[in-house]
Amino acid sequence: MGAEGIGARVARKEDRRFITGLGRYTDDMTVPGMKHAMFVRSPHAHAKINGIDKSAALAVPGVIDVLDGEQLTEDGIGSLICGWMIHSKDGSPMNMGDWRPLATGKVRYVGDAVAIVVADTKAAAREAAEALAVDYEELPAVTSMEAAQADGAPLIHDNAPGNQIYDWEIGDEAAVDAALASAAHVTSLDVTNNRLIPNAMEPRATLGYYNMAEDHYTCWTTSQNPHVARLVMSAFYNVAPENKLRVIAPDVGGGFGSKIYIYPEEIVCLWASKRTGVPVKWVADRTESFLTDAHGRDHISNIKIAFDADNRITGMKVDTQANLGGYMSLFSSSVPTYLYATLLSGQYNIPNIHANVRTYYTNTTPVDAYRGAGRPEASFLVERAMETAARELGVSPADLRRKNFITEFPHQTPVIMAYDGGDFGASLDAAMKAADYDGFAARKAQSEANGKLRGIGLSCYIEACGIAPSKAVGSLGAGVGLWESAEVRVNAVGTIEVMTGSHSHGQGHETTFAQLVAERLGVGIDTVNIVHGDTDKVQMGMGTYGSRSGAVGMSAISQAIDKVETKAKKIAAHLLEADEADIVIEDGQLKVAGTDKVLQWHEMTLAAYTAHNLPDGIEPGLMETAFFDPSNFSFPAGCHICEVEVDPDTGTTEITQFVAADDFGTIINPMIVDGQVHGGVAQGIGQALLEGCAYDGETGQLLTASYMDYTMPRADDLPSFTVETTKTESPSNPLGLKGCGEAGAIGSPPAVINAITDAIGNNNLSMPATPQAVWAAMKA
Ligand code: MCN
Repeated sequence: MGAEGIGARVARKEDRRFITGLGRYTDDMTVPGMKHAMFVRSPHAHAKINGIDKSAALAVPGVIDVLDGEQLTEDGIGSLICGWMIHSKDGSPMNMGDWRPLATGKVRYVGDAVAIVVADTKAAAREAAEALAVDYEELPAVTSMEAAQADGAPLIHDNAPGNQIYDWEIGDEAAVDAALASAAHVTSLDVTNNRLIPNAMEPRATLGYYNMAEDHYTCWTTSQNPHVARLVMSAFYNVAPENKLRVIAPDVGGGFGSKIYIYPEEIVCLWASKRTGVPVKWVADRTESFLTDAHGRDHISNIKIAFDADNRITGMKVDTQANLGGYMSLFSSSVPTYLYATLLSGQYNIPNIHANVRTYYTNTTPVDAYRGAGRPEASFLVERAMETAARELGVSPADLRRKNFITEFPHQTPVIMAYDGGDFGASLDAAMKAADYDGFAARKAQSEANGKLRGIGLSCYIEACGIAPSKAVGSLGAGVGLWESAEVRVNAVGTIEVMTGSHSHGQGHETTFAQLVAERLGVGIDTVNIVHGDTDKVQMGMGTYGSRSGAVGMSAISQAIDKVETKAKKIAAHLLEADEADIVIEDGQLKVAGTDKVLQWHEMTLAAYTAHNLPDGIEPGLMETAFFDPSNFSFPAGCHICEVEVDPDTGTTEITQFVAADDFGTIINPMIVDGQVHGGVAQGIGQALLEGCAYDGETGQLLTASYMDYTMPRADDLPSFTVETTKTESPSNPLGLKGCGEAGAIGSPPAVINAITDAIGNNNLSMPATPQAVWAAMKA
């Protein structure tokens, strides 16, 4: 490892601009003549639109135009799509309801966009939006899955009888039923995975600019995947042809999944710009974000695990209902199916698993992938059930897990995933040691002496990052390929620009990606520029989600560097009159091994561009491209241990220690990885203790639409985390790397709830475990 190469704890290059306030976000962008937009949103959860009277809104001074869904339809703008086809177990395709970017005929959740107002100022746009007279005829609404399925429930989409989207299954049900029937013990647990609201620091924003002179569109937007946005907006929404649309996602202040999707606002602002002849900017306010950013989770499940007399698992049966909200968001269908049920084997050797997943429309905000996307739901279910089983069987939770761990790889689970490596015992050991697990009994006695209840909880999670290969995901219904691209441009003076299809919105790519180049080409990280987030600058890419940028994005860079290296060695060998095989690249030099013959890196790069003395058949220049499609997912895994003290009088939980021991394979930058784990664990603890999205069951109003009502975790809610890592390299990418961006949010919630239920001696506790919920569970 060089001082700045792989494994170095280098400070983030990008933080200089962020902490000095010099970041450039979508709302910082301006174009001459730019105007401001407000969306008129449905105040009702479910209503017919009988008409829209624009006269009062158009009369507000400064208003340029008020556009509605009828006009959008006239101009041929398409409906929003869900890009992953799921078939029900009877073979029928999922019931995808029509989602117009501006609603026509009907609105289906509070916040559904009905019209856009474009005005000189934001204030004028707001005033006009309030003046727009929409004639709604309110319809009864359903907000829960129970209500959605009830006899006579209002139908949200005509093509989804019973409000059901699909009824999907995976695994061998008969084999699982046989295992349950012959089991020595069956643990059965009902689990709710609470709905979450993402809350990225920067609200969503977009600036749509149609340049009439060039017949060209530019969209600045808060996106995690600008190329996918361009593709979807041109191929499906008919906004503009791909070659005439530039999408730029500049600095983006966090996404956590919520900025993967192409929302109505991007489409409508681009269209409105052409229609009105002015550039149109929209920036969400915080309550608008609560109402319209795709929510996460919202599952209700039952799990049954069958054990033999030796406490080995013989089968697992899962029944899950998932709430997808008023419309099917872009990847919503894949979250409760292929991103969830395929991880139900956890870290365990389970001969047979069956899962049945039914999804429903409700009159609520659409639900889609949110940090972890399906994997937190799977690990919460499995790890709550394993802890419950240990309590029922009267054995140590660690021993029960260890007995059932998969220890041989590759391991084919009964639910598609083939784990390619790992050492689950190592992370369990590391976590138990760091948590001083053996000292727990003494700490518990001390707490008791102080009138407090102490508990400890484990969670041994596994997750799958860097969804792949494209061929496999395509066969499962994905509408896109999940490779990544890179172009490594070595300039004549030796500096390097890397165009990557990944998008950094807090993950530190400008640093870690440069560290990879530094490691491989022996240059300093300040010599390397990472370019991302602009479809005019970067070749087609697939963006950032599913903790794929390390495993997939960096692997593409690595492959492009392979090609650069090969050519650089050819040029150096020619100039040094040596054999290509003898050239080594290190410390900014190309050396002939075993001799003192040396060429400086910049001498070689200049030679590549002057092209005065290149070997025969070698093209001038030094610039290479690669597309990388991994052979498998990468499988980060680990053990999280949470220890809590509960106040029996108030139900207040204090996390006294939290240990995360994770296997991320090769680590590029330990400081960035620690930060990713800290952020993920904080989000997981937020889900476990604080965050709960609530709707009024009658009216469908979002009750938690501000920070007054929705509790995000703050520093004083959290302990200092202990982060450990173990290492087994991933064989599925050239770097041996496994993703780290979501692990914290996946592993931590079950550890927290397992700890609290251990402390209070009642296993029946839902998230968020607020003091009131814990107190009620203690009294139950
Ligand atoms: N890394 C490393 N060594 C490893 C694995 C990763 O040094 N073994 C580095 C990578 O080079 C990268 C960072 O860690 O700089 C995260 O890499 P990776 O796990 O590949 O995740 P992505 O970069 O693809 O980021 C996506 C992931 C997801 S899916 C969510 S959700 C999430 C997360 O990242 N959203 C975030 N972390 C976030 N962090 C911030 N600040 N903001 C978000 O919106």
